[in-house]
Amino acid sequence: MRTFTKYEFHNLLEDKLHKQRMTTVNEATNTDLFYAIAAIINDEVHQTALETMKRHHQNKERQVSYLSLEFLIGRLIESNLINTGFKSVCDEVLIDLGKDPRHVYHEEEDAALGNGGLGRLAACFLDSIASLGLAGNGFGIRYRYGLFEQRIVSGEQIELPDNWLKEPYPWETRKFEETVIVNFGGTVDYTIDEHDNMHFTFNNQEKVQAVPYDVSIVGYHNDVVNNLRLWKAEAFNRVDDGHGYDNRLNYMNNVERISGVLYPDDESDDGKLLRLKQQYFLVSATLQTLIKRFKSIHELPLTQFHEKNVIQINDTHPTLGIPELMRILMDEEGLSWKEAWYITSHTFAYTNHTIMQEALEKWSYDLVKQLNPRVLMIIEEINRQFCLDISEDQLKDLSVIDDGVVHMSRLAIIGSFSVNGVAALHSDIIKKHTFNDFYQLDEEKFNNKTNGITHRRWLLNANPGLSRLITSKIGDSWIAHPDQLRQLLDFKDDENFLSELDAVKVKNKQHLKKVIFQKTGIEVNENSIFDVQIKRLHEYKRQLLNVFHIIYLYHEIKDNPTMEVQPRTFIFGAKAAPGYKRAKEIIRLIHAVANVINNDDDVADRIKVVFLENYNVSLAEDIIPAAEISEQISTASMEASGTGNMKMMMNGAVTLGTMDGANVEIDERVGRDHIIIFGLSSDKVIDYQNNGGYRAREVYQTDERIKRIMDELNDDTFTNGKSFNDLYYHLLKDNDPYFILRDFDTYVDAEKRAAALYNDKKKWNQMSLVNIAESGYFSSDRTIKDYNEDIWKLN
Ligand code: OAK
Repeated sequence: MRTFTKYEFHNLLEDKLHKQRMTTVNEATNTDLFYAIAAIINDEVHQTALETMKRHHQNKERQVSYLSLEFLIGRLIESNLINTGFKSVCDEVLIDLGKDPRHVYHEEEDAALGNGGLGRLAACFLDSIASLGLAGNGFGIRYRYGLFEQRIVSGEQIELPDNWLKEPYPWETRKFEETVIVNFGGTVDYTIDEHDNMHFTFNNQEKVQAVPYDVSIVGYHNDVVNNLRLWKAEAFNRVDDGHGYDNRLNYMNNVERISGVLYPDDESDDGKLLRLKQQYFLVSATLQTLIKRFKSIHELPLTQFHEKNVIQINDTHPTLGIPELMRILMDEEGLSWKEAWYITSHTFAYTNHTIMQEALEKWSYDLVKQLNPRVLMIIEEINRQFCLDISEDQLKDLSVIDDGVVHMSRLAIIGSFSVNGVAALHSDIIKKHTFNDFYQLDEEKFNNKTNGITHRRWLLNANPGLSRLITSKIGDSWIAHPDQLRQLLDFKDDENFLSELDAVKVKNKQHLKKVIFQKTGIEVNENSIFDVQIKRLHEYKRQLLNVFHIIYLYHEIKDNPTMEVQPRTFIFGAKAAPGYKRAKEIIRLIHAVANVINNDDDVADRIKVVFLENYNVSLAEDIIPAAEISEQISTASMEASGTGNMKMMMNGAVTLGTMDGANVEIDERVGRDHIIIFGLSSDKVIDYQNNGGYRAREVYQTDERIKRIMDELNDDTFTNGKSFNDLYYHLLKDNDPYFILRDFDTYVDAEKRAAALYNDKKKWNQMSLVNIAESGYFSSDRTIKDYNEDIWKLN
């Protein structure tokens, strides 16, 4: 990659503005500048992308393909500027032009092709794979509409379509000449020849063009550019397709819907045919491409495909890749079942991201048949052969097809050579409980890969103040080697450093205060603790527990008006799946409670409740650097890992959380003095679950604080008219499945401890420092190195 002086960059910008935007530097709008800068970046990056590809081809490199139905990318301009090394020169040129660089960069629309944790993880992984110089590419879907835009109207969530492609997306290149065809539906007949080989004929299949759009993934200062290929579904327009005009329009509509919209359900499986079509569309298009590339690069027989390719599947969503690779190898390439199975089961590696039952994908047998009957035949045969080796009484728990249902996780485990969880605790639970039967059959297959986040986006770019401070003390090699952040531990007793650290946080809080005011009109107290819970809205993540504590605090102040309290600003950001009624009720409750508290002069400046609408990657980049308490309060055992916990830790927030997911490993690294832990253990939760739960009603009846809060849900304290009795009855009748009442007492205690610790500013800053210093482990660079060493084994 070249480097530019200010003068050179300015000239390039001028040139791009003329030629591509028909404007001048003096008249350019922020939009013009954004597109011109993107064009400059692309010129450099595309060149490097070609060189990277050529190098990989020449070296006949083994490569990983990361298959995911979701890539929650966010904006790319700043990370591309940082990774190419153009960021500071670009900032300077913009400032000279009288522009605020942030405003220019914020012209970019977030690419929200994902729901939450799983999709954002995929995006962090691509950044790390490229930054470590590994040969690895992503494959996903170019949804015309990404994750819905959330609006709050009268305190309730409304969803709007996310029209992110209304303006051209500057980072993509359409590669029509690399289109492949995916076949859906129809019926299949076969004949058997004299050598016992089967030959298939297909009737009435729907043919869909998968058109690739490539997005370059830039490595950090290493002249490596990898690729994210996003597939778009397009119809054929041919006269010989046997359709009349109406049918043809109908067909076109159906086809374009395949890449029409991202399913907004996070960790729930609603069993719709269109979703299954998206999955098959992604895997079929990708595998056809990988086979073609293998043939063109390597002079090797296809039986060595798995030596040059590993495919990591992001949860079970791309599991149909397993039967699809079998189909291609046998039906199109003429390999035997045995050969095809050996290759397939040595190519795929599966990552599990949840143990929540509602997220473990199960498709009806009939739906899979409707999707592609040949693929179903192959699944049946995989299962038949697998079941030959297991006992009768294991069938119920292990068979891929059971009771008219296809269990995707079982297919994924059987067809993969590696199965991993995403944090140590989660991987243990998988082995001990969720997939215990499979674990017993093949212990070696199971492993852990604790998640990580790219510190380049979440620290270097999102928090320039903190990054500068760190670099001023320990130099900048932490950027390439984040474990070096541990050198900061030397400054634990350095009062100067601690107050500089504090000053950075204050500045970031002032920025967030402005953002909050602009978005909500709420004036928050910048001296209050910024207490943050940002993540998808899910019962198991227990935003409701947080609200219960806020109501409790409110009661305390109302009852003792002169009481001394540490001022608090509770900040929420959360989208609920559009069909998830109870989650939407919790959003309504947060707003109702906020409305009462924020307008009560008795508590003014002491507690404020803020809900920031449309939480997304870019908003996270504003919130996280300002966070002081990181609320990670899921019911133990239910959060596979969490990654927001890592982002906030890296920015100096102290975790207040349960012993769940990666919190356990954060605790292990920072030590109990630098984290605030509460609540049931995962063993205890699982124990209760296996024995019919605990007695929620008893807690309600004996704990007056809880009774008072719950009763207010049922009357009109927080709303006039529309109470929250569904939540009230749910907690009692369904026996509080997420243990909110059970953990309330220790949660209140943990919040008290947090407030007391915050009161001692020096102590708090030390806690903050230790968290930053120990966060290097949670860089996705470490995670990807682990994947590579244990699973991918690339050069
Ligand atoms: C989404 C849909 C289906 C299954 C899982 C998910 C998902 O987002 N899971 C989340 O994955 C993250 C990345 O591994 C974890 O950090 C979260 O704990 C997990 O809930």
